[in-house]
Amino acid sequence: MSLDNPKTLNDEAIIRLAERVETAQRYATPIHKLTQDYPDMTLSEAYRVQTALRRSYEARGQRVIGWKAGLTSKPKMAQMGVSTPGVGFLTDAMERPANRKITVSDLIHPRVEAEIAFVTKSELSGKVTAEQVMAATDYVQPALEVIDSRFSGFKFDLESVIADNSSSARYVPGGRMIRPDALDLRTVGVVLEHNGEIAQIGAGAEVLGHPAEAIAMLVGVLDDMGEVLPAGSFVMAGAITAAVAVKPGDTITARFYEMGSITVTFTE
Ligand code: 0L1
Ligand code: MG
Repeated sequence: MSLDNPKTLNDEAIIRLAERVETAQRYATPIHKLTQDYPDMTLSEAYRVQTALRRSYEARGQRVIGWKAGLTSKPKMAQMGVSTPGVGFLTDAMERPANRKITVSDLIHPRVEAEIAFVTKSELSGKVTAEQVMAATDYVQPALEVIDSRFSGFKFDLESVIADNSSSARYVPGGRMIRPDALDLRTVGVVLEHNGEIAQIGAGAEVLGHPAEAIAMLVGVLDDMGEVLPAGSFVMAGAITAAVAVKPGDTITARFYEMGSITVTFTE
């Protein structure tokens, strides 16, 4: 994916759009998709908005600890009506501990996804292969992602959702940390339970054939943005199943084959 399209939005417009998204995120107030006002917005411009958002959070003291790949499975793409994956950044302020309660009154319409996360031990940069990702990975572990599109009705297009940091809201690392080659990550099964009922079932191969492929894709997008993936990054490879909407009082448990499980309960 090349991001070097011609500029059509100037830097001032990019900053204003990032402020619009940030306000929606901070106050949990839905907005209409950005392409309603900027129908010609390109993917390159959407990533410039995301970068401006990242810089603003950093200026407020948040630390970028890693990244997420999004829209990397067929169930997710079908659910959201898009056909291209994307990436978003993760900060320390978005992390929540496993097996605890998560407040949702500061979110608009949260949904939960079960993912495999990679923690890197060496820098990845440029265009890399899944094999290079595996070699640069210290360990993998289960994670839940709580996404929250800032767009009304979870209705968006690829440009708008990328500008909205790929709907990133909260993430919950948990389960067992294992060496990346200790299991065939394609065949790691996940059962996602919602209030004790099985809501979604999937396997790692849903994520671009192998979750490491999603990390390779992500590193390529970072390269297009002039960024690298530093050693020690926490990177989520994308949802294995479709996302499950949650409300206060709900409990989600994700059970990963040989990798343990994560439970969270949602409260006001
Ligand atoms: O993590 C994801 O796959 C979400 C990407 C953005 C699309 C959505 O909000 O569902
Ligand atoms: Mg996700």
